[in-house]
Amino acid sequence: MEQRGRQSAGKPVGRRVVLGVLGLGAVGVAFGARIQNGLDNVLAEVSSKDPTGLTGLLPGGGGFQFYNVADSIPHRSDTDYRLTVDGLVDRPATYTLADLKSMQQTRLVRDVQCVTGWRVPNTEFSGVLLRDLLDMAGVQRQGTAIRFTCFDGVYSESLTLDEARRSDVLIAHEMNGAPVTSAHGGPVRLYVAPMYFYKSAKWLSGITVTSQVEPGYWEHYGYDVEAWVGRSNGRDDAPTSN
Ligand SMILES: Nc1nc2c(c(=O)[nH]1)N[C@H]1C(S)=C(S)[C@@H](COP(=O)(O)O)O[C@H]1N2
Ligand SMILES: [Mo]
Repeated sequence: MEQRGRQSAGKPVGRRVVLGVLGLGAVGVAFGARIQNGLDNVLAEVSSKDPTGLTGLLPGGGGFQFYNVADSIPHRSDTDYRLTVDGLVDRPATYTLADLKSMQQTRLVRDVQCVTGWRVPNTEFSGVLLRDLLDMAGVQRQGTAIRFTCFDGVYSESLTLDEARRSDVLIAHEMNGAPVTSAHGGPVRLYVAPMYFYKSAKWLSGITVTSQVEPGYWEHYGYDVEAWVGRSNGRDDAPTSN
């Protein structure tokens, strides 16, 4: 992908792609929920045809847009999925999806807010508190930040340790009462409720405790590392409903 100075976090590109998806939206309305099952495949196909590798699209329901900086949707089956916790910890660990599901679950209902302006009210995410995984790993004294990596091989994000330990930061495997779809970053994505949605890394595969914050993917293009909704990226308005 050609890299320009500052790009938009998930800027929709490609008129053909957008029109194609609008068409799909109409079909979705006509056929109701059934079409959702096939949606991931269609999205993957559209995404792989996007020459820029930067696809923005589609309300897959409820006004979500689909963002992926990689050139196709990466897939991991529920059984193949692994999440590693490593870095400055006493007990590095690898979790399966079943492991994560067997742990204490937390459910959050918040507004999803993308830095580009769109918002999806009352979105439910469920999963494990990141704090619990960090406690099990035993963060060492020098550990002050977290780096997140993804199995798309491209995206990354970060949080300070204090942010990571908040009670509204989840390792999520359910969204709106169903498994997180591939398009939305399944089987497991990060969900950082108080921050703009670019912090919520999809296709999460690695949690590494580090000694300092390493800016993530979009932050290299000028977006704030501290991405509080309403108080970052040039905004000073109060968060709307969180
Ligand atoms: N791995 C990965 N995670 C990502 C992104 C991405 O391109 N790749 N885009 C981010 C941005 S900019 C947004 S707004 C949300 C979009 O999530 P959605 O596709 O579920 O709507 O995911 C975030 N997490
Ligand atoms: Mo975004």
